[in-house]
Amino acid sequence: MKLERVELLHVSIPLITPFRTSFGTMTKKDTFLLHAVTDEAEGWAEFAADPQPLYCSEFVAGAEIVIRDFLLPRITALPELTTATVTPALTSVKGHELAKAALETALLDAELRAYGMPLAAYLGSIRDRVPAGVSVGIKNSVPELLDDIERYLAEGYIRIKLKVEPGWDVEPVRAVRERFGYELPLQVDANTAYTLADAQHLRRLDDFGLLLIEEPLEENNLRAHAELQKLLATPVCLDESIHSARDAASAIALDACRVVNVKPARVGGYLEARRVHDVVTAHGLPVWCGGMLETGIGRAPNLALAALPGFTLPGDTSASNRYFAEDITEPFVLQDGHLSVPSAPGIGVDPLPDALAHFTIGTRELHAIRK
Ligand code: SMG
Ligand code: MG
Repeated sequence: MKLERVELLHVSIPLITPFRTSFGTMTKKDTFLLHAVTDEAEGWAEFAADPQPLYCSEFVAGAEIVIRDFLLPRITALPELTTATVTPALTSVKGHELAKAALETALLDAELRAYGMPLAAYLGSIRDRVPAGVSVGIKNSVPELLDDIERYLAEGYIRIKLKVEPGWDVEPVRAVRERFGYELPLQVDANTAYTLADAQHLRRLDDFGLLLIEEPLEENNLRAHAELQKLLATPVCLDESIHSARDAASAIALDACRVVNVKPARVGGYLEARRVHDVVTAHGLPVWCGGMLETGIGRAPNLALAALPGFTLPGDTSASNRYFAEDITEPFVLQDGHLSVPSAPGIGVDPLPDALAHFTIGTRELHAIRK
């Protein structure tokens, strides 16, 4: 495969409702797509992080520079361009997993399209649909939260995740249990909002039969998560702290988590995400697929991954209309609480030209070979 050009499309898509977490409120999905054109096929990918480095250290403007100045030059120097050669060529650049994931995924998409192979088949996925959970942001009041959850359950979502922070944790969880019962699969995500000093408070969540508590403490602090896990009956799940399969192995060895949220972008792409799945599954622990409020371009490959056998818990892979009135691709629609895994080659979806034109606020040519 020969790389002819890589185009960056900066897109901005309004969210149907603001999404509030312990670190801020999102009102739009503002990121970029990568469009890789090779002599054999074209590929697409979405950068998963936000304009500000609040969920993780990477951010939209920084990732553009990293890809343009440090990652792409290493790819274009390769004598043979395949996904197998791309990933090792990027390892000398430290960190920047989300930027690497965007580039690797665009090239993997092109390569798989050239082979006519769907990403799900390439990864070894075994299902043609995956159960959908929904991540519910922090609300102004408990009644507002309960109304939202009622609507999501009526739509068919089969697992609810509540975003929590100090001051919005035990009471909303109790209210959800009282209203919807203990059978509802329920979990919480703190996005690093607590410290070990909150352990006794977090223990109160043990009364509510949660599936897991996600990233309660600061990012990368495996020791503190292990200390917390000793005090909690609720399984700790790590998200922000897991950047690789090696991190997952360390976290499990330390008993810093008993569940792992796999976000392909956070671990550098789908190949490493598959390895995270393999390591965690080999330890007999469950994994599930996280989300970054992706457009259809990012959602499609996540669904392919979530169809691997070890993904035994529902993910945050919700339908397109949970986020957007209009998506950049054909929307993913909830059917009986599930989303279909794309079956066309590569990531299996393309941007719709009109929607892409409508939501694109800038384009940059990152690399073009003059012929
Ligand atoms: O894609 O539905 C989604 C969002 C799921 O809660 C979600 N993601 O920490 O897991 C997480 C967050 C990160 C994004 S918050 C802006
Ligand atoms: Mg999370």
